[in-house]
Amino acid sequence: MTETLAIGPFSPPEREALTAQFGCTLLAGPGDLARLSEDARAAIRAVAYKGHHPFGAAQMDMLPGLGIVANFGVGYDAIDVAAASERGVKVTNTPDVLNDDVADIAVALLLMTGRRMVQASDWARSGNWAERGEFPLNRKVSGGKAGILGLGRIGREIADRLAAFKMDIHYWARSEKDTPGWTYHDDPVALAEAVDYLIVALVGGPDTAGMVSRQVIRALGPRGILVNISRGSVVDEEALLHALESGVLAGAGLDVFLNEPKINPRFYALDTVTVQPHQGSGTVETRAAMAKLQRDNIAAFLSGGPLLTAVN
Ligand code: 8YV
Repeated sequence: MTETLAIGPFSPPEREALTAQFGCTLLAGPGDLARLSEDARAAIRAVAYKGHHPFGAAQMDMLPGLGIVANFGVGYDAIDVAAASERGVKVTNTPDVLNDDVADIAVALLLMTGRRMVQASDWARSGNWAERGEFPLNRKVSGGKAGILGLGRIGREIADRLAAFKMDIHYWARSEKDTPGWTYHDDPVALAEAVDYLIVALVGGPDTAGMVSRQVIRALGPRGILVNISRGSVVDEEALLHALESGVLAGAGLDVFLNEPKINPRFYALDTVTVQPHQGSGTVETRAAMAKLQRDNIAAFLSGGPLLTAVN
């Protein structure tokens, strides 16, 4: 009986690799666990997990022999790590291999929103350029003040890129880092007040829920642009929508939302918002590296070796 279970929306190459290496059983989501027989569930030692549906105590208790949940993604907020630790279950994630792609998308969202690139593209495609003339002037992004909320591995990659855009770098993190020339703020509101652009690179989960609050958004102000590549949960989305609709905030570039993929349709009505379908890590190269790291963690666990990227 198979000892590895793959749960989630894995792509065909990801599924093939998992099946070839572990002969695993595939489930579309955690809701399908109940479809397995009790014997099949009892045989499972490892879960390869992908997606953003919660995987917590109830699911773990359906798999009494479970030893590891290997997550496909650096963010593991879908997995109840405390429940896993209580049951002696290890959790792993896929850090670092996606830093470049996610940072690239953050910078692109900033430029697309500040320079109104989607609207400019429509201007050319629609014939307006030929019929009505030049696209209206927009705003200079290079040389501005950028605030990074969360200076972890991805936040640093974003800051390094924006420094190359001659930006003045400010940041908030739980503790001050050794970053000569960058300005530390011990409060997200103070950070937002100091900058024109706020780029959110926090980890998701209960500790950061709503950290981009109404106050933070107000402090960023009517010239401010918010970029979020982390999790929708870190932003007070209702406050963000209200600020965008009323001009309290200039714009937003968003790769992540509450209730993905069914995002609030009010975002689509806003000309000042650039929307991406949570594709920060979505390149062939990076997804292959994430998938390999997930499999390597499972292989290490099954052979009794040290885990590569353990979370607990
Ligand atoms: C997802 C992500 O893992 O790494 C993360 O935390 O959000 C993404 O890379 C990916 O969309 C698969 O669910």
